[in-house]
Amino acid sequence: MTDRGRAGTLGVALIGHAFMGAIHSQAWRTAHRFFDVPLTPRLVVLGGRDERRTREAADRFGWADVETDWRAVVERDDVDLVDICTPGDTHAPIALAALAAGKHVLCEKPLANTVAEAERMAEAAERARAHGVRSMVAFNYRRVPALALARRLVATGRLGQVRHVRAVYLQDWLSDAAAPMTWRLRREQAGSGALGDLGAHIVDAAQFVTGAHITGVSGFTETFVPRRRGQDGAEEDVTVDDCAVFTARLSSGAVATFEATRYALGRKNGLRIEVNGSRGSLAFDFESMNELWFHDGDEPSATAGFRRIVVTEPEHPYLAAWWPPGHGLGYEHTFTHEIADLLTAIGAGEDPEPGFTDGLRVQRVLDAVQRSAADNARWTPVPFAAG
Ligand code: SOE
Repeated sequence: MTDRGRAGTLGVALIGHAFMGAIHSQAWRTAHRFFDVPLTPRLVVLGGRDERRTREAADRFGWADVETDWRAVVERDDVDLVDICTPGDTHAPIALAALAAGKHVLCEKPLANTVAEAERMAEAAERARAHGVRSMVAFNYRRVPALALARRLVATGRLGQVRHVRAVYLQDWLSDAAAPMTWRLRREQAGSGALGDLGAHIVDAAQFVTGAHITGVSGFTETFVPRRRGQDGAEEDVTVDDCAVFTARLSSGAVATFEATRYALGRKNGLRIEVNGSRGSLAFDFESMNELWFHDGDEPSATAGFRRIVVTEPEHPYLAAWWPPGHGLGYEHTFTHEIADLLTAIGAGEDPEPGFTDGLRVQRVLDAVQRSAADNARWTPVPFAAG
């Protein structure tokens, strides 16, 4: 079908109600109230395995109904879009079933746990697209106004030829060796550790800001605490990486370095990126997310220097929809922007970005890092997925 949104509304199902489920709920409730979007979401159903907890979450976050089996969710006639906020091992089956049922899909990152799954998802998305069905991967940091501004500066030539990208994503919630086991540390559920969870974001951010793609990598990973205790006190092997460090080349000729870790004690959500070009440089740190630092190399050297742009003006991406100048945004707004962009694309019959092919490209980079790490940091080309 072409327009799944009926009479100006879009029936939404959300699967998963932990951290990402909560923040997506907030975004689904808010986007159409602040942005002029062509479709109003109906919060039809929340999916979760435990009925009581799912009902509590549905009442709290404003979902009309609950289902305990995702298969029932994707079959419902009142659902036009399925939003997947579950651990990575369930992304592929849910997305494939939803696309086959003709539902639009929004899927949390990383797109899948393996390249093979991501390929199947990208192929299914491409087939469904012929019937007007849209898919998007939830790389929310693209929707930080300062990072969208950074991309604009690069795209309009203010940085000239990009030579360096330096990207890190630093968290510290595993620094304590006594921190409990979670699904994020099991390979069969999460696919990888810091690499897929955090590294996926900085790979996407680097490619988004520069408009180039990664052509090859060399890297290694480390697991600092190989066993952890679960809530029940039982010890279990940690089967994913705790950190990943890699270098990369970009299709534009730039060189890049990346570091993703959950052991950077004192760093809470330090997604940072610095880009150096022939005409200018920029630097961003999510812990000061309303700021972008810009050095204009065309200015006289006596007065040139990095200056702080406070990204809160109506001229900045997304800001005109919010508060009067200067009042600033937070983490949740990036998801609201994501939903607003998705509703706009679906309403216009266009492909939202990033699509599943973009998600597959990131997956191939992550996979190349893992293969490189398994082979003593050997240089590993990244095949480019046509899209
Ligand atoms: C991990 O701690 C995590 O919640 C990621 O899964 C999110 O993608 C990131 O935005 C914040 O950190």
